[in-house]
Amino acid sequence: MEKNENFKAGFVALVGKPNVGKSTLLNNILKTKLSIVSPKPQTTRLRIVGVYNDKDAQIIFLDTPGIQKGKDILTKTVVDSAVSSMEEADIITMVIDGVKGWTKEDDQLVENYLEKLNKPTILLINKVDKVKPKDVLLPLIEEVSQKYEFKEIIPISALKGTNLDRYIEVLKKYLPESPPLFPEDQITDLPLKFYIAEIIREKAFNLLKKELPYSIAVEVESIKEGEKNKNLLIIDAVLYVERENHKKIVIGKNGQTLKKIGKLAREELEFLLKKKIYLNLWVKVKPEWKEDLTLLKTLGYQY
Ligand code: GDP
Ligand code: MG
Ligand code: K
Repeated sequence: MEKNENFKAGFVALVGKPNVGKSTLLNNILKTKLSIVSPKPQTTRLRIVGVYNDKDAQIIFLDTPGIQKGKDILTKTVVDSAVSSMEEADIITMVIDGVKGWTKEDDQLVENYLEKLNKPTILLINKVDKVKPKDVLLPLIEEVSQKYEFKEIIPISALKGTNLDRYIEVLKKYLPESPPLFPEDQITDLPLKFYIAEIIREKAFNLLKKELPYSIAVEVESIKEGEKNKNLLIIDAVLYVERENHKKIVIGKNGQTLKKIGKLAREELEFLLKKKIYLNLWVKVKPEWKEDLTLLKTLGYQY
């Protein structure tokens, strides 16, 4: 690919509550297969979820796993990693759900993080395919522009692809001039294990957060290609819980809950990886896993 003379490259941290559409946005921007950069020493604290390349720019998207409250090592680790994503980023993108509007958690994100970091921040109002422009969108834009000095506020539909080209253009405007930070041949699909584990953990967390806040860890034990069908991935993963009664909750009546976690994770993985997925999930009890540093390392928390 012929590169533009004033090539730009940098990091963009995506922040926002669960279900506002961050994954859908990335899937749509990156279109083809998800690309994950194999971690380099200087990036192990960063959660790279995708790299966008075109002739003008390389945009490296960083994930910020849910900013949660808690004193155990895992929660602190996850929060640290979200904060370091934001600290390292050149640009922050905050995403809100246009149907739900601005919420208290969004205020907290602004007050606790964005105002302190003071970096160029773009607000995406997502799901505009579901809102009426005049009645909802315009008043919402009015409201959010009082909340924080966003550099730009862009209404988008991550699902339908509306205005995503505009978003990319805006990112290019605020990225620093720089050669690509990752040579294209360094961009690989590995290591997938941690990313897949995160997707499973996210689904479990969202389904169970009322009953079991914060106490699930996921380890992907193996990823194999189908012997005959290269388009098939067979994934074995374990969900760790702290107590026997938590195991019952995760499995659910007749295995319903675990099946649902598996189904949601499989659908997202099939979409992301453009492959057929067999996902085998087990639940194991491991008391005190959150204080077990060796296990945390195995699970990909690099501390
Ligand atoms: P995340 O938790 O922020 O990563 O959110 P997801 O990307 O998983 O999206 C949560 C839900 O919102 C999914 O059911 C998506 O299909 C849906 N969604 C995401 N973007 C849009 C959008 O632009 N329009 C509509 N109607 N639904 C969307
Ligand atoms: Mg997501
Ligand atoms: K997420």
